[in-house]
Amino acid sequence: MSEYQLYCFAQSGNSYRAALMLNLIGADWQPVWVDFFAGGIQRTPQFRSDINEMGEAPVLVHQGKKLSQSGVILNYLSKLSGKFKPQGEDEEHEAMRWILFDNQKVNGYLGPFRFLRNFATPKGDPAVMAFLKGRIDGNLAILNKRLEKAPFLLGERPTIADLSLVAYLYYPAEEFGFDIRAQHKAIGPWLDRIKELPGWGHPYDLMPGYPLKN
Ligand SMILES: N[C@@H](CCC(=O)N[C@@H](CS)C(=O)NCC(=O)O)C(=O)O
Repeated sequence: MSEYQLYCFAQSGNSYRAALMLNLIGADWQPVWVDFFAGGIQRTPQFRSDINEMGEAPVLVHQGKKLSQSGVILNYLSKLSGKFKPQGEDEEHEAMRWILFDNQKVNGYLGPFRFLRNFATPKGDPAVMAFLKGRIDGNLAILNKRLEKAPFLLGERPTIADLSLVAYLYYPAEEFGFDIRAQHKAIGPWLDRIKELPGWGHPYDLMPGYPLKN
């Protein structure tokens, strides 16, 4: 058995943060597929009692610990590996600031938008989609502005803040119905810089369950 197990599924950008980090630090890990769509396994009482009371993926299992919330997982792995780790208290706070902003305002809107557009039945109500799209545009512009200043969010080197913010941004543009790289010019080159890191993999390759079998 591998040192780490990650409960995840290919369509989950939230899980991708953890899968990408594990791959980039060269961890010995294996995915455990969460049958999210057809099975709704994350909503079962058993998943909630045995795996994660919050009913969410990702969950990282390591040395008898079960960790959820991708921001916590990123922080845990950066401390253990020493990689992508913010240096010093100010950088730690700065990384946490971007991770919280990401969870709530960037991928926190992009994830549900993509879900409602591609996977939900019925599809998202147009008024809801328009609301989410407005928020996404505004918050990606904030990310873009930050990335105009430096190659990575905290400066010259990539940290867990970058690995959080990329969560949904490598999925195909067709799944969003708009081209993030074309609209936000600093985001594409930043995604390419992260893509060049040894161990990078696409979410559909790193995690199981793609393509979806319906
Ligand atoms: N803030 C959490 C978000 C996790 C999350 O929402 N995961 C989704 C999958 S992408 C989930 O499991 N949702 C539960 C559900 O919709 O039943 C994180 O970063 O880990």
